[in-house]
Amino acid sequence: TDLYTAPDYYLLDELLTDEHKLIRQSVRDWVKKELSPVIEDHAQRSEFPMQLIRGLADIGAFGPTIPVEYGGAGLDYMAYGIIMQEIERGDSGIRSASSVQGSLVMYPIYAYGSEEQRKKYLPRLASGEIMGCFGLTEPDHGSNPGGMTTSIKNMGDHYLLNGAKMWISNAPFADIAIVWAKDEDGKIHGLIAERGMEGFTTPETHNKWSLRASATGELVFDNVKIPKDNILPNISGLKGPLGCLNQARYGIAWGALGAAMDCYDTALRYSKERVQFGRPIGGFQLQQKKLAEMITEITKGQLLVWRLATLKNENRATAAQISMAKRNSVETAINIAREARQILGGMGITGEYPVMRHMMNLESVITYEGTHDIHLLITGMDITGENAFK
Ligand code: TGC
Ligand code: FAD
Repeated sequence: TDLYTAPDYYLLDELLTDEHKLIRQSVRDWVKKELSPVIEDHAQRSEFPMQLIRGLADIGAFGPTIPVEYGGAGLDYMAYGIIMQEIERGDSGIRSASSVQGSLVMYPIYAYGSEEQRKKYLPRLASGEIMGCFGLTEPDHGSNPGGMTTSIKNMGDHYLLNGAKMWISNAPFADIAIVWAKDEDGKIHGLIAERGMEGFTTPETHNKWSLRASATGELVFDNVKIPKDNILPNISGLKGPLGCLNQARYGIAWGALGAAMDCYDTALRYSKERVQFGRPIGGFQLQQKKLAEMITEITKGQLLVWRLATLKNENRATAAQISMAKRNSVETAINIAREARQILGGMGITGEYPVMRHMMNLESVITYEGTHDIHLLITGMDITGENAFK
């Protein structure tokens, strides 16, 4: 039997095109063949599997919606969501690397960059020849990125960049970084910093219990000379980085459901095989309650992201709608991971099964790209018109 069959309780496959299903099958096959066999070991050793980069590029994980002329796959948002779902079925950390590369590095270069910047960077990012990271969060400014203190100073023919970013996915190995910094007037700009620029270092963050197969680090800038050509010319203000987050949060809304599906599949299978008191534990009402609630929540989440994808394809999805879906999918996934772990009993805490790894990964996913609280407040503001952030 194919262990990777997606739970499809409401026959949602009927709403997908043949191309969507083909893309899903090819990503699923790749995850099964290349990602799943190595992921547990890399997570245990806290090491990003660099050898997967080429394969991720081949399955279209880097910038799936970026036009083909810039090296992207030119796909629609449904396809992008499906790709993220299947990758995160394998591991949230590998989906993170893909989200960052596609939504947080390629997207701003495509949406806010000059034609020269697009041509210079996008094809190499799409092929995985170079990798990028996205520096918004700072040690003292996480949920409130508008308070950032990283700065650029106009020196005539170049800018001087100073400051530090923290919690940056892909930072330890990234070749380029999209960095958000304030000019002398306090206006936020995006720029491209390149590894090797004098005064730019990327110390790695160690001792994580979550997202261990993803590399996280800081970006430290000590009087780094940034050529004027490396500023993203077509955006300024906080809406620049937040516009990128809309793309990434959309992908996470699909991705987290992939992690939920993997936990559900694992728990369902285990419940049919594990015998206690003379019968499979799946025959006990308490375990059925857990499994029935899991498939109910997955199905509701699938309907939400399917509709969100159709709105996104029509360019009608609002940021608040994306926040709701990100928050709902991650909550669904983290609850399912915790319940699935219990269904597995003692085996659930080992690396023999993927559930505890998903559960720990999801503690990052529920925090990054806007915390669970922040997304709730975004919905609150959207429906009441009152800003409860400050
Ligand atoms: P506020 O005054 O509300 O807005 C400032 C300007 O931005 C506009 N805006 C948006 N534009 C596009 N998309 C959105 N989602 C937007 N939200 C707001 C807004 O219209 C305004 O524009 P303008 O023209 O009037 O200037 O800003 P605020 O300072 O009150 O903050 C709002 C808040 C809290 C919602 C926002 O700052 C926020 O979302 N905070 C959470 C921070 C966050 O998500 N950080 C993520 C860092 S990256 C990351 O985690 C990557 S993990 C990747 C991985 O490994 O997968
Ligand atoms: P804080 O903002 O200090 O929040 C602490 C608590 O206070 C949270 O529970 C929060 O919900 C709550 N809180 C904050 N403000 C309010 C409020 N107004 N009302 C009510 N409650 C509030 N960032 C990047 O820029 N690029 C990356 O690639 C990246 N990758 C990451 C990878 C990992 C593994 C992790 C863990 C984080 C990553 N981040 C990245 C940073 C991430 O976006 C931040 O951690 C997140 O935005 C929260 O910021 P913070 O950790 O400073 O928490």
